[in-house]
Amino acid sequence: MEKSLILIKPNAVQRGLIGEIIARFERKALHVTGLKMIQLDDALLNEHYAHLRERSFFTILKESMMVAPVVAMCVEGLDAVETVRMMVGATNSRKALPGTIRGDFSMSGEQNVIHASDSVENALIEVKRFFNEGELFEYQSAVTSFEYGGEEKARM
Ligand code: IDP
Ligand code: MG
Repeated sequence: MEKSLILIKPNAVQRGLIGEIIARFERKALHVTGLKMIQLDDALLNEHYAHLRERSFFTILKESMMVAPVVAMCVEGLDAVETVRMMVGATNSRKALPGTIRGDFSMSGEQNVIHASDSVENALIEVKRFFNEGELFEYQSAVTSFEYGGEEKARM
């Protein structure tokens, strides 16, 4: 099943939003298959935000990601990557639609509460970056039949 990597950022941990954010993915019927709190470091962030290394805010962004732990989460579902990105909303939270996580919980383009993988290809890399094999769990969902239709289950 398709996996996406989510980070609940330090600003959301500080603001007490961990539970609210996890609850949204559970309610959506995405399955949580990995969950842990970790302290990020500079080396990991250089890798994770490599696409932004030339940007003026790169150092400030990395520092903001180390001021407190993050909650790393792997969720699974049909088309999970695209679905999660829609739930997260635009990078600049002021432009993110109401109903999205950034749209509902943030006013910032930088302190925007959550990271989510932006493509299936990157999700594969990011899940491996943040979770060791033994930290991900494959378990039978008791309610999949009530969450997906027959044709959808055939795609899973
Ligand atoms: P994304 O998180 O929506 O995928 P990216 O472009 O990958 O957006 O940027 C990663 C993170 O860098 C953003 O979530 C945000 O925290 C920060 N960021 C992106 N653009 C800006 C900016 O223009 N100013 C400050 N921080 C930014
Ligand atoms: Mg991104």
